[in-house]
Amino acid sequence: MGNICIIGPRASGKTTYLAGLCYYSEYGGSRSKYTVSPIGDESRELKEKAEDTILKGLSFDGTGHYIHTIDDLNYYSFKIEVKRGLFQPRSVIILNVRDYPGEVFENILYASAAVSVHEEFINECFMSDVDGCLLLFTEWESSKDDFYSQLMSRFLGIMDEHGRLHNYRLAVVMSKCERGEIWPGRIDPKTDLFGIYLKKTLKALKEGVPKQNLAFFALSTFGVLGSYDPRPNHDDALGSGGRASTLRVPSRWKPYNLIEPLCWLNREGQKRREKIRT
Ligand SMILES: Nc1nc2c(ncn2[C@@H]2O[C@H](COP(=O)(O)OP(=O)(O)OP(=O)(O)O)[C@@H](O)[C@H]2O)c(=O)[nH]1
Ligand SMILES: [Mg+2]
Repeated sequence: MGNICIIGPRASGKTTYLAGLCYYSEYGGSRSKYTVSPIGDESRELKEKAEDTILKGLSFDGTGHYIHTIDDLNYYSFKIEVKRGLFQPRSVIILNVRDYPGEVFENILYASAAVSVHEEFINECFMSDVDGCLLLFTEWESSKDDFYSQLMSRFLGIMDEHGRLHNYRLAVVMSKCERGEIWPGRIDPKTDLFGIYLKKTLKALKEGVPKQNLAFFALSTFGVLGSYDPRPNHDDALGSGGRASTLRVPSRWKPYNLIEPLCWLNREGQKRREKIRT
């Protein structure tokens, strides 16, 4: 895979997702088996950060509120080897990704190109070697639908300005899907999560992005307590209105669906690169 961007509003779980991906380096779940090998010191340190934070029942601080340039942000590289079925070939994904703060994404509605961090973020998102992005949403309450749909309309406008409207993949994700109200919707998130709670956002995306470049997923870095125990493995942090939570039982930590959106982005990205070569 070329580069992908991981973006989304504040507190949508981006940093925790990357840490979970790195900590869960050997995963033998029912859907796909995978191994994650960090490349470089920054990526190796992320595994320790996951141990010191998630496993200790703590939560990451919001990313870089006071950055001056995107070079101030952590940049991670991982080699991910995925084995799906017994007879399926193994695929290797090289994931290069910067941990952006949610502010830079939310600010696309307000910021002017004169703000350099904003400009750097947009330029990096749509560079020609970026196949697409993993877009994490977290708030499913319908009151958020107006804001998310405006954000997406603006994002699609910027995609178009950069000539990427027809050659950029969007893996649209509902994060923290272990939450009881939305856990049943994880099976078909397009219909049962976006189609019910975030109708305008879904409409903006469906109208703006070619069908083959758009897919919907649900994932949870924390997961549920067990295969036969669907209680969410999280505790809400007091006073955060459900935005901040911590892992409830570290010994039963099992993320859900972390790798699937990456596999889809990788598959589609490969097709694009083959097309460019021929
Ligand atoms: N319930 C639940 N909470 C989660 C999950 N993943 C992350 N969180 C919590 O959500 C809050 C925000 O997570 P972050 O990873 O800091 O979110 P972020 O998108 O990086 O936020 P910014 O850096 O501010 O943009 C933290 O309290 C996390 O512990 C999850 O899978 N389930
Ligand atoms: Mg963050």
